[in-house]
Amino acid sequence: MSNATNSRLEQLLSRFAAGDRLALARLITLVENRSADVAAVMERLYSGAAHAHIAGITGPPGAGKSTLIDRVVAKLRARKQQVAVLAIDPSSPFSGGAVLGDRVRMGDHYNDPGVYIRSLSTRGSHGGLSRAARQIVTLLEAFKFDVILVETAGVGQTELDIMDLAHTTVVVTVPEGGDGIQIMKAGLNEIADIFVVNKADRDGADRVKAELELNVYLRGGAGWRPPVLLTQAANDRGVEALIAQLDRHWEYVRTHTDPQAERQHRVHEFLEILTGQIEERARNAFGNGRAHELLESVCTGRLNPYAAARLLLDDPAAMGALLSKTVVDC
Ligand SMILES: Nc1nc2c(ncn2[C@@H]2O[C@H](COP(=O)(O)OP(=O)(O)OP(=O)(O)O)[C@@H](O)[C@H]2O)c(=O)[nH]1
Ligand SMILES: [Mg+2]
Repeated sequence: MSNATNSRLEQLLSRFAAGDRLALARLITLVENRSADVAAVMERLYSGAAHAHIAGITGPPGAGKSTLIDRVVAKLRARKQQVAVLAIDPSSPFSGGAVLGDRVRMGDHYNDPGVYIRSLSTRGSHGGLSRAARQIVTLLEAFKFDVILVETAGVGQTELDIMDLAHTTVVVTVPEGGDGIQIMKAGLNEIADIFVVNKADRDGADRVKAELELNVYLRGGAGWRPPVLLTQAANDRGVEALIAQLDRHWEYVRTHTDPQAERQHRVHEFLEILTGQIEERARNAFGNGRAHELLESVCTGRLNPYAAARLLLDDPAAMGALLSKTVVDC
């Protein structure tokens, strides 16, 4: 890192520490752009003892997650809590684009200094999305928000990965369209701490609620039992009960620490950070040397990628060069 970059970053970090939202936004942009400075920023701001309650809100597109979050935010603000919302991939062509759609739905909160709303687009992010989400949440924690709400739409592996960063996972479904079954197929029921059947003004809400309750019952086991709530986000109904369960689960998480699970979590986090940084460095270092040769051999089909990876991993000098922090010109 050059001296100029260094001092720019220092300035940004001190503005961030002083509570400057523009600095927060700039740091989030660094994460989105996968800047080479991200690791240094994270190292400075990471705190194992962050105090924010991170709640993930997931479920099929259009279930009413944003509307529900909007209502939840209003109630948390009434309690004077500082709230951040990170909406991931609302970039689907159906919702007409993240920022616009969510700006309309969460319009009231955009001018509230106690609320920060940010969208993270999945476009072009490939597998890096859950990493980026984790880093942005770290930034939001360091910025001292009390509650961080992370919204993802969909029922795939990415949603499962992202929800892994939340203390509390809320799975939102709706009465129609066999959504309850879709959720179980996707395995979302296994990560749910709270189920919400939204659009309860429509027919069939009680049936979906009963299905989900049966699922929770059949799973049995000790510990936390996910409650199933009926809400009508659009009519602001059932939201107080959701807040009460969010509070109850957060209390549960803080009072039921499991050293083994905590250890596993830290191992997982460390490996994710380490492999992420190895990948970043490797990408930057493929410009020359042995790594470059091997890459070319893979590209021309002379070596298969497994053979090339083995040759590289077994060559300490080449690995050293690959992982060294000094980035060579590509
Ligand atoms: N009937 C009814 N409609 C609702 C309710 N809650 C939300 N909606 C409507 O459902 C539509 C989708 O709501 P959103 O909040 O954008 O849903 P979402 O799950 O965030 O959607 P994506 O982010 O695109 O996945 C909107 O037109 C809402 O007004 C409800 O309780 N009842
Ligand atoms: Mg939404």
